[in-house]
Amino acid sequence: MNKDSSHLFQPLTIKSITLRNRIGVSPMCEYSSEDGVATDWHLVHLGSRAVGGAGLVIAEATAVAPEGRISPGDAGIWADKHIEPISRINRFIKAQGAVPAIQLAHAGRKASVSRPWEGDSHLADDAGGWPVIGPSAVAFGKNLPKIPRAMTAADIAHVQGEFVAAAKRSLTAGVEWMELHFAHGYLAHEFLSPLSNKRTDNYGGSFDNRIRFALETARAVRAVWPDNLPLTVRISCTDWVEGGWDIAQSIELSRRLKAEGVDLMDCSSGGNVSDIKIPTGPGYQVGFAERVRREAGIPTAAVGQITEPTHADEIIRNGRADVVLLAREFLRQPYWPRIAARTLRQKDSLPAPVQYGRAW
Ligand code: 531
Repeated sequence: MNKDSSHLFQPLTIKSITLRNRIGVSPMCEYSSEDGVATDWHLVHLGSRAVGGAGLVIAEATAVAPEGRISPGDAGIWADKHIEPISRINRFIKAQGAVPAIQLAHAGRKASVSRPWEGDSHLADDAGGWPVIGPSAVAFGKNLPKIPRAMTAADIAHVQGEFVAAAKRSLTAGVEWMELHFAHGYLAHEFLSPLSNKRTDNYGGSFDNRIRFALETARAVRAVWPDNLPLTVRISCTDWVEGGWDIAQSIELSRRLKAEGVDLMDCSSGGNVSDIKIPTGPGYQVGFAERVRREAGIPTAAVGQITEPTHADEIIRNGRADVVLLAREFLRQPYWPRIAARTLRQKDSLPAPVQYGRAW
C-alpha cells in the first residue's frame, strides 16, 4: 500500500532533480538523425511533449559508438559535434518545465539494420551496414541473421569507455537524468541472457559473470555522472522464454545495480528472442515494475501499453511504480498529461504555457 498517498500529478524528487509529475516520455527511436546528429524533427518531437506536460522527456536510444546504432538514422553521442543540437533541445525542454533525459545505447548484434520503413532487416556490410559485435558469435536470427563477432576483453573495456565518454558529453549537453539501455536484446541484454551469452570467460556462464558487463558499465558511468543527478537503467525483466533471462534474475540485478548507485529501474521486457508469443495487454509489464520495486527496494518506472489516465494514476497510487512511461500513446496525444490532468480533476497541478493559458 501507498503510505505517502502518491498520485500521478504529485512531484517526484530523486537526488537534486524534481519531476513535476510522474509522467515520462518513453525513449522512442525516430531514425531521423544525420550521422547521429539530432535534427529539427527531434526538437519538435521531444519539445512538443514537454509542452504537453510530461515531467520527464527521455531522448531515444542514443548510440555511444557508430557501430552501436540500430540503423544509419539512429541518434548518436560518440562525438563532440552531437552535443550542441542536443543542448538546444534540452534548453527548450527545461524551459517548458520538464526534465531532459537521454538513453545511452549500444545495439550489439541487433545493430546495422535498415530503418523500419525501409525493411527493418540487417544491412549487408556493402549496402550501408557494418559488422556487428556481441558477447558470443550467436545470431539473433530471422530478419537479423548477422553473426556477431564475439567481443574480446579489450572490446568490452573499449565499449565501456564509450559509455563513459557519452555520459560526459550528455552532461555537457544539459542532460539531467541518465538512462542506460540494458534491455530489448541490445548489447548489455545480450550479456545478461544465457540465450545470447555463451562465453566461457568471466563475462559468461554464471549469473555473476553474465551481469558483469552491466554492473561494470553502470559503475563506470556512475563514477563520472554527478552524484546529485539520477542514474537509471532500463532492463528487459524477462526473455519470455524458459531458460532465458527472467524476473528473479532481474530483481537480483536491480539489487546489485542499486548498490552501484543506480537510482531507478525502468522495467520493460523482451527483445532478445525472435518468433515468440508475448502475452501483451494494457499494463502487461507493470507487474515487473511492482516486483522490482518491492523486492529490490528501488524506485521503478512502468512502461508498456499504459494509455488511460485512471490506469496510470492507479499504478502510482498503489505503489506499483514511481513513474509511468508512455510511448505510443504520446505519439497519438502529445498533450496526454494535460488531458489526463482534466480527467483526474488535477487541472491546477499542470498550468498551461502562458502562450496557451487563455484556452485552459
Ligand atoms: C520495440 C521493442 C520493445 C520491446 C522489446 C523489443 C523491441 N522497440 C525497441 C527500441 C527500438 C525499436 C523497437 C529500442 O529499445 C531501442
